[in-house]
Amino acid sequence: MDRKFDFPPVLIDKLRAARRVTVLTGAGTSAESGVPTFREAQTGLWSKFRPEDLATPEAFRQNPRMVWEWYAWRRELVEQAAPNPGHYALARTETFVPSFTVVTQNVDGLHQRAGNKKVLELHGSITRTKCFTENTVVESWPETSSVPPPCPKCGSHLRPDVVWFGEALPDGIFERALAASTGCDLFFSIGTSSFVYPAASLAHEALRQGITVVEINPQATDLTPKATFSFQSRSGELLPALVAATWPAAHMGEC
Ligand code: BV8
Repeated sequence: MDRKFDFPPVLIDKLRAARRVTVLTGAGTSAESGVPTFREAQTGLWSKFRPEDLATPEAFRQNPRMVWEWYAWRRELVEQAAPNPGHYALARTETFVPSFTVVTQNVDGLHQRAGNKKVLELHGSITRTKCFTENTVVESWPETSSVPPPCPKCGSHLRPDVVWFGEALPDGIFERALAASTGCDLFFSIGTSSFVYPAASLAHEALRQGITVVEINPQATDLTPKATFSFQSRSGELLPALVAATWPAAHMGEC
Protein backbone atom coordinates (compact mmCIF):
# COMPACT_ATOMS: atom_id res chain seq x y z
CA MET A 1 0.00 0.00 0.00
CA ASP A 2 1.64 3.24 -1.15
CA ARG A 3 1.82 5.76 1.71
CA LYS A 4 0.45 9.15 0.55
CA PHE A 5 3.29 11.69 0.28
CA ASP A 6 2.57 15.41 0.13
CA PHE A 7 5.35 16.53 -2.15
CA PRO A 8 5.93 20.31 -2.23
CA PRO A 9 4.55 21.50 -5.63
CA VAL A 10 7.74 23.52 -6.16
CA LEU A 11 9.75 20.26 -6.07
CA ILE A 12 7.40 18.48 -8.48
CA ASP A 13 7.54 21.44 -10.90
CA LYS A 14 11.34 21.58 -10.64
CA LEU A 15 11.75 17.85 -11.29
CA ARG A 16 9.27 17.89 -14.19
CA ALA A 17 11.12 20.83 -15.81
CA ALA A 18 14.63 19.54 -15.03
CA ARG A 19 16.94 18.83 -17.93
CA ARG A 20 19.83 17.54 -15.81
CA VAL A 21 19.35 15.52 -12.61
CA THR A 22 22.11 13.84 -10.61
CA VAL A 23 21.49 11.24 -7.91
CA LEU A 24 24.03 10.04 -5.34
CA THR A 25 23.06 6.67 -3.88
CA GLY A 26 24.35 4.69 -0.92
CA ALA A 27 23.72 1.32 0.63
CA GLY A 28 20.25 2.33 1.86
CA THR A 29 19.04 2.31 -1.76
CA SER A 30 19.68 -1.46 -1.84
CA ALA A 31 18.44 -2.19 1.70
CA GLU A 32 14.95 -3.10 0.44
CA SER A 33 16.57 -5.58 -1.96
CA GLY A 34 17.88 -7.47 1.03
CA VAL A 35 21.47 -6.29 0.57
CA PRO A 36 22.67 -5.29 4.07
CA THR A 37 23.78 -1.68 4.32
CA PHE A 38 27.48 -1.22 4.82
CA ARG A 39 27.00 -0.71 8.54
CA GLU A 40 24.94 -3.93 8.75
CA ALA A 41 27.19 -6.19 6.67
CA GLN A 42 28.88 -7.49 9.80
CA THR A 43 27.56 -10.85 10.92
CA GLY A 44 29.10 -14.03 12.24
CA LEU A 45 32.87 -14.23 11.73
CA TRP A 46 33.09 -10.59 10.71
CA SER A 47 30.86 -9.21 13.47
CA LYS A 48 33.88 -8.25 15.56
CA PHE A 49 35.23 -6.00 12.79
CA ARG A 50 34.18 -2.53 11.66
CA PRO A 51 33.64 -2.35 7.86
CA GLU A 52 36.35 0.28 7.69
CA ASP A 53 38.74 -2.32 9.16
CA LEU A 54 37.81 -5.06 6.67
CA ALA A 55 37.54 -3.00 3.48
CA THR A 56 41.23 -2.00 3.39
CA PRO A 57 44.36 -3.21 1.56
CA GLU A 58 46.01 -3.71 4.96
CA ALA A 59 43.25 -6.08 6.11
CA PHE A 60 43.62 -8.00 2.84
CA ARG A 61 47.41 -8.26 3.19
CA GLN A 62 47.01 -9.37 6.80
CA ASN A 63 44.21 -11.90 6.24
CA PRO A 64 43.44 -12.37 2.52
CA ARG A 65 41.26 -15.45 3.16
CA MET A 66 38.95 -13.67 5.63
CA VAL A 67 38.55 -10.57 3.45
CA TRP A 68 38.00 -12.69 0.30
CA GLU A 69 35.36 -14.76 2.13
CA TRP A 70 33.58 -11.61 3.40
CA TYR A 71 33.28 -10.42 -0.19
CA ALA A 72 32.26 -13.90 -1.44
CA TRP A 73 29.43 -13.86 1.13
CA ARG A 74 28.34 -10.35 0.07
CA ARG A 75 28.60 -11.27 -3.64
CA GLU A 76 26.31 -14.24 -2.99
CA LEU A 77 23.76 -11.90 -1.35
CA VAL A 78 24.01 -9.49 -4.29
CA GLU A 79 23.55 -12.27 -6.87
CA GLN A 80 20.40 -13.43 -5.03
CA ALA A 81 19.10 -9.87 -4.69
CA ALA A 82 16.82 -8.09 -7.16
CA PRO A 83 16.38 -4.37 -7.82
CA ASN A 84 13.61 -2.91 -5.65
CA PRO A 85 10.88 -0.34 -6.58
CA GLY A 86 13.30 2.46 -5.69
CA HIS A 87 15.83 1.23 -8.27
CA TYR A 88 13.10 0.88 -10.90
CA ALA A 89 11.80 4.39 -10.14
CA LEU A 90 15.29 5.78 -10.84
CA ALA A 91 15.43 3.78 -14.09
CA ARG A 92 12.06 5.26 -15.15
CA THR A 93 13.26 8.76 -14.24
CA GLU A 94 16.09 8.34 -16.74
CA THR A 95 13.45 8.05 -19.50
CA PHE A 96 11.87 11.39 -18.54
CA VAL A 97 14.96 13.54 -17.82
CA PRO A 98 17.21 14.44 -20.79
CA SER A 99 20.43 14.09 -18.76
CA PHE A 100 20.16 11.75 -15.76
CA THR A 101 23.25 10.54 -13.90
CA VAL A 102 23.35 8.00 -11.08
CA VAL A 103 26.51 8.36 -8.99
CA THR A 104 26.62 5.34 -6.72
CA GLN A 105 28.74 4.31 -3.75
CA ASN A 106 27.20 0.86 -4.02
CA VAL A 107 29.15 -2.03 -5.46
CA ASP A 108 26.13 -4.29 -6.14
CA GLY A 109 25.32 -3.37 -9.76
CA LEU A 110 21.58 -3.13 -8.97
CA HIS A 111 21.10 0.25 -10.72
CA GLN A 112 22.34 -1.25 -13.98
CA ARG A 113 20.16 -4.35 -13.47
CA ALA A 114 17.14 -2.05 -12.97
CA GLY A 115 17.90 -0.39 -16.32
CA ASN A 116 19.86 2.80 -15.59
CA LYS A 117 22.37 3.39 -18.36
CA LYS A 118 24.48 6.25 -16.96
CA VAL A 119 25.88 4.94 -13.67
CA LEU A 120 29.14 6.18 -12.16
CA GLU A 121 30.46 3.52 -9.74
CA LEU A 122 32.60 5.58 -7.36
CA HIS A 123 33.67 2.51 -5.38
CA GLY A 124 33.89 -0.16 -8.07
CA SER A 125 31.85 -3.35 -8.21
CA ILE A 126 31.76 -6.55 -6.18
CA THR A 127 30.67 -8.31 -9.39
CA ARG A 128 34.17 -7.83 -10.84
CA THR A 129 37.45 -9.40 -9.66
CA LYS A 130 40.97 -8.08 -10.26
CA CYS A 131 44.60 -8.99 -9.59
CA PHE A 132 45.88 -7.45 -6.35
CA THR A 133 49.30 -6.76 -7.94
CA GLU A 134 48.54 -5.94 -11.59
CA ASN A 135 45.24 -4.15 -10.79
CA THR A 136 43.71 -5.61 -13.96
CA VAL A 137 40.23 -7.16 -14.06
CA VAL A 138 40.29 -10.97 -14.36
CA GLU A 139 37.19 -12.47 -16.02
CA SER A 140 37.89 -16.12 -15.13
CA TRP A 141 40.44 -18.31 -13.40
CA PRO A 142 41.05 -22.08 -13.07
CA GLU A 143 39.19 -23.97 -10.34
CA THR A 144 41.38 -24.00 -7.22
CA SER A 145 41.17 -24.79 -3.53
CA SER A 146 43.30 -21.71 -2.80
CA VAL A 147 41.41 -18.86 -1.05
CA PRO A 148 41.81 -16.20 -2.46
CA PRO A 149 42.44 -17.79 -5.89
CA PRO A 150 45.76 -16.88 -7.56
CA CYS A 151 45.90 -14.56 -10.56
CA PRO A 152 46.18 -16.83 -13.65
CA LYS A 153 48.82 -14.45 -15.07
CA CYS A 154 51.14 -13.59 -12.18
CA GLY A 155 50.07 -15.85 -9.30
CA SER A 156 49.31 -12.92 -6.97
CA HIS A 157 46.08 -12.94 -4.95
CA LEU A 158 42.84 -12.05 -6.75
CA ARG A 159 40.65 -9.45 -4.98
CA PRO A 160 37.27 -7.78 -5.51
CA ASP A 161 37.34 -4.82 -7.93
CA VAL A 162 36.15 -2.38 -5.26
CA VAL A 163 37.78 0.74 -3.80
CA TRP A 164 38.98 0.08 -0.26
CA PHE A 165 39.46 2.74 2.41
CA GLY A 166 42.75 4.51 1.77
CA GLU A 167 42.61 3.64 -1.94
CA ALA A 168 42.10 6.23 -4.67
CA LEU A 169 38.87 6.15 -6.65
CA PRO A 170 39.16 4.91 -10.24
CA ASP A 171 40.85 7.47 -12.53
CA GLY A 172 38.59 10.35 -13.48
CA ILE A 173 35.42 8.98 -11.90
CA PHE A 174 35.23 11.56 -9.11
CA GLU A 175 35.85 14.43 -11.52
CA ARG A 176 32.92 13.16 -13.66
CA ALA A 177 30.75 12.80 -10.55
CA LEU A 178 31.67 16.31 -9.40
CA ALA A 179 30.84 17.77 -12.82
CA ALA A 180 27.46 15.99 -12.78
CA SER A 181 26.79 17.20 -9.22
CA THR A 182 27.66 20.85 -9.83
CA GLY A 183 26.20 21.08 -13.35
CA CYS A 184 22.67 19.83 -12.69
CA ASP A 185 19.26 21.41 -12.00
CA LEU A 186 18.44 19.03 -9.14
CA PHE A 187 20.62 16.78 -6.92
CA PHE A 188 19.32 13.84 -4.86
CA SER A 189 21.18 12.14 -2.01
CA ILE A 190 19.48 8.80 -1.41
CA GLY A 191 20.18 6.08 1.16
CA THR A 192 23.57 7.27 2.30
CA SER A 193 24.87 8.12 5.74
CA SER A 194 26.91 10.88 4.04
CA PHE A 195 29.84 9.63 6.09
CA VAL A 196 32.36 8.46 3.50
CA TYR A 197 34.47 10.91 1.51
CA PRO A 198 35.03 12.15 -1.08
CA ALA A 199 31.52 10.86 -2.09
CA ALA A 200 29.84 12.77 0.76
CA SER A 201 31.29 16.07 -0.50
CA LEU A 202 29.16 15.96 -3.69
CA ALA A 203 25.94 17.16 -2.03
CA HIS A 204 27.79 20.05 -0.39
CA GLU A 205 29.37 21.04 -3.72
CA ALA A 206 25.89 21.05 -5.29
CA LEU A 207 24.59 23.26 -2.45
CA ARG A 208 27.54 25.62 -2.97
CA GLN A 209 26.36 26.09 -6.55
CA GLY A 210 22.87 26.97 -5.32
CA ILE A 211 21.46 23.68 -6.64
CA THR A 212 18.31 22.25 -4.99
CA VAL A 213 19.38 19.21 -2.94
CA VAL A 214 16.85 16.54 -1.93
CA GLU A 215 17.73 13.93 0.70
CA ILE A 216 15.84 10.64 1.09
CA ASN A 217 16.79 8.63 4.17
CA PRO A 218 14.74 7.28 7.12
CA GLN A 219 17.46 8.60 9.42
CA ALA A 220 18.80 12.13 9.72
CA THR A 221 22.39 12.64 8.55
CA ASP A 222 24.91 15.50 8.55
CA LEU A 223 23.33 16.62 5.28
CA THR A 224 19.76 16.78 6.60
CA PRO A 225 19.91 20.28 8.11
CA LYS A 226 21.49 21.67 4.93
CA ALA A 227 19.35 19.88 2.32
CA THR A 228 16.71 21.94 0.50
CA PHE A 229 14.20 19.12 1.01
CA SER A 230 14.60 16.10 3.27
CA PHE A 231 12.24 13.10 3.30
CA GLN A 232 12.71 10.73 6.22
CA SER A 233 11.39 7.76 4.25
CA ARG A 234 12.55 4.55 2.62
CA SER A 235 13.65 5.05 -0.98
CA GLY A 236 11.70 1.99 -2.20
CA GLU A 237 8.51 3.63 -0.95
CA LEU A 238 9.15 7.31 -1.68
CA LEU A 239 10.73 7.19 -5.14
CA PRO A 240 7.85 5.42 -6.95
CA ALA A 241 5.42 7.92 -5.36
CA LEU A 242 7.62 10.85 -6.46
CA VAL A 243 7.78 9.56 -10.06
CA ALA A 244 4.00 9.01 -10.13
CA ALA A 245 3.38 12.52 -8.75
CA THR A 246 5.79 14.12 -11.24
CA TRP A 247 4.80 12.28 -14.41
CA PRO A 248 1.20 11.12 -13.66
CA ALA A 249 0.22 10.59 -17.32
CA ALA A 250 3.05 8.11 -17.81
CA HIS A 251 2.18 6.49 -14.51
CA MET A 252 -1.52 6.24 -15.41
CA GLY A 253 -0.57 4.55 -18.64
CA GLU A 254 1.24 1.98 -16.58
CA CYS A 255 -1.74 1.09 -14.30
C1 BV8 B 1 40.20 8.21 -0.68
C2 BV8 B 1 33.62 -0.21 -1.37
C3 BV8 B 1 42.29 9.19 -1.16
C4 BV8 B 1 34.12 -1.36 -0.54
C5 BV8 B 1 33.62 1.71 0.16
C6 BV8 B 1 38.15 13.32 3.16
C7 BV8 B 1 38.49 13.32 1.82
C8 BV8 B 1 38.98 12.18 1.20
C9 BV8 B 1 39.09 10.99 1.94
C10 BV8 B 1 38.76 10.97 3.27
C11 BV8 B 1 38.28 12.12 3.89
N1 BV8 B 1 38.03 11.82 5.18
C12 BV8 B 1 38.29 10.51 5.40
C13 BV8 B 1 38.76 9.97 4.27
C14 BV8 B 1 39.21 8.60 4.13
C15 BV8 B 1 38.10 7.64 3.74
C16 BV8 B 1 36.82 7.85 4.49
O1 BV8 B 1 35.89 8.48 3.99
N2 BV8 B 1 36.74 7.28 5.68
C17 BV8 B 1 35.53 7.30 6.46
C18 BV8 B 1 35.52 6.08 7.38
C19 BV8 B 1 35.46 8.60 7.23
N3 BV8 B 1 37.87 7.70 2.31
C20 BV8 B 1 38.62 6.90 1.52
O2 BV8 B 1 39.52 6.18 1.93
C21 BV8 B 1 38.31 6.94 0.04
N4 BV8 B 1 39.55 7.06 -0.67
O3 BV8 B 1 39.79 9.20 -0.20
O4 BV8 B 1 41.41 8.09 -1.30
C22 BV8 B 1 43.48 8.83 -1.93
C23 BV8 B 1 43.84 9.64 -3.00
C24 BV8 B 1 44.98 9.31 -3.70
C25 BV8 B 1 45.73 8.16 -3.38
C26 BV8 B 1 45.31 7.32 -2.32
C27 BV8 B 1 44.18 7.67 -1.58
C28 BV8 B 1 37.70 5.63 -0.44
C29 BV8 B 1 36.43 5.37 0.26
C30 BV8 B 1 35.72 4.16 -0.40
C31 BV8 B 1 35.66 3.00 0.58
N5 BV8 B 1 34.89 1.91 -0.02
N6 BV8 B 1 32.93 0.75 -0.49
C32 BV8 B 1 33.00 -2.22 -0.04
O5 BV8 B 1 31.81 -1.94 -0.31
O6 BV8 B 1 33.31 -3.21 0.64
S1 BV8 B 1 32.79 2.72 1.21
C33 BV8 B 1 31.36 1.97 1.63
O7 BV8 B 1 30.97 2.56 2.83
C34 BV8 B 1 30.22 2.23 0.69
O8 BV8 B 1 30.64 2.19 -0.65
C35 BV8 B 1 29.74 3.57 1.11
O9 BV8 B 1 30.44 4.59 0.48
C36 BV8 B 1 30.11 3.59 2.55
C37 BV8 B 1 28.90 3.32 3.39
O10 BV8 B 1 28.13 4.40 3.25
P1 BV8 B 1 26.60 4.25 2.84
O11 BV8 B 1 26.49 3.76 1.46
O12 BV8 B 1 25.99 5.53 3.18
O13 BV8 B 1 26.02 3.10 3.75
P2 BV8 B 1 25.76 3.18 5.30
O14 BV8 B 1 25.52 1.80 5.71
O15 BV8 B 1 26.81 4.02 5.95
O16 BV8 B 1 24.40 4.03 5.40
C38 BV8 B 1 23.23 3.53 4.83
C39 BV8 B 1 22.22 4.65 4.94
O17 BV8 B 1 21.02 4.20 4.31
C40 BV8 B 1 21.88 4.99 6.37
O18 BV8 B 1 21.94 6.40 6.53
C41 BV8 B 1 20.44 4.49 6.53
O19 BV8 B 1 19.66 5.32 7.37
C42 BV8 B 1 19.93 4.56 5.12
N7 BV8 B 1 18.86 3.62 4.79
C43 BV8 B 1 18.63 2.40 5.34
N8 BV8 B 1 17.55 1.85 4.73
C44 BV8 B 1 17.12 2.73 3.79
C45 BV8 B 1 17.96 3.86 3.82
N9 BV8 B 1 17.79 4.91 3.01
C46 BV8 B 1 16.77 4.87 2.13
N10 BV8 B 1 15.93 3.82 2.03
C47 BV8 B 1 16.06 2.75 2.84
N11 BV8 B 1 15.21 1.72 2.75
